[in-house]
Amino acid sequence: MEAVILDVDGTLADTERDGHRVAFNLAFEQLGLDHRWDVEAYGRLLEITGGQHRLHAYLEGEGMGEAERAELVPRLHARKNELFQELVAAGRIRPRPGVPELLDALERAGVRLAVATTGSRAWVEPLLAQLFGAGRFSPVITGDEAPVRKPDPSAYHQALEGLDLPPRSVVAVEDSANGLVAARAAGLACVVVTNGYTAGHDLTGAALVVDTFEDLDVATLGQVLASA
Ligand code: XBP
Ligand code: MG
Repeated sequence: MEAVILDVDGTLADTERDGHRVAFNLAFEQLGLDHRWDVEAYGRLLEITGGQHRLHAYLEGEGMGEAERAELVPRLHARKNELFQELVAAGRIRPRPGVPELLDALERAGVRLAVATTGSRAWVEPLLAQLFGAGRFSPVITGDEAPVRKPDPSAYHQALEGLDLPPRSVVAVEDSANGLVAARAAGLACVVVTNGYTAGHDLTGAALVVDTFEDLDVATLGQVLASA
């Protein structure tokens, strides 16, 4: 095992319910819109990866025309990302339990760390630096570099290219069905660490499914790769 490629949202940190969702709602409010996403509704909307795609799909469902959406969605999304960064800076987003320990152990074992996310670079880099320290992950592939979102494997292909490693020496860690499909399509063995939003997903094809990082260590990830 030469490297581990990790997803961010829902994997390294529980960003969605108390992070992006809250920031989307504040952005709606600040732009004078009545829409609000409760915890359950947001869970359904998460099937659409990428914040801008999610906004488009939702507003289209609410009957908003394409021209109006084309103008509004980029503004809403940019505001959401600023508000999300404020939540990060205020310490409101924490690593999932067991993640810091696992990252430290992987580094001690000489395993490289990379990121493949569909989130925007504007908030991904500050979040990684704040939660884990600057420069821990290389490369960091975001939705800015991989505009075709998961379940498309593009983010994983780019991460492998940046690592200059074949998939057989790398493990992916994800939290969702969309992420799992993306990692598998890039030829990677994938461990899924579920959370409240993803526990019910169809995770067929996962090399291992757990519900906490506290059940993962370097040896377990190595075994996953050996038996893949
Ligand atoms: C994450 C996403 C993102 C985040 C918000 O999916 O779909 O859209 O919800 O980020 P994954 P942006 O964990 O599979 O990468 O608003 O910056 O897109
Ligand atoms: Mg995720």
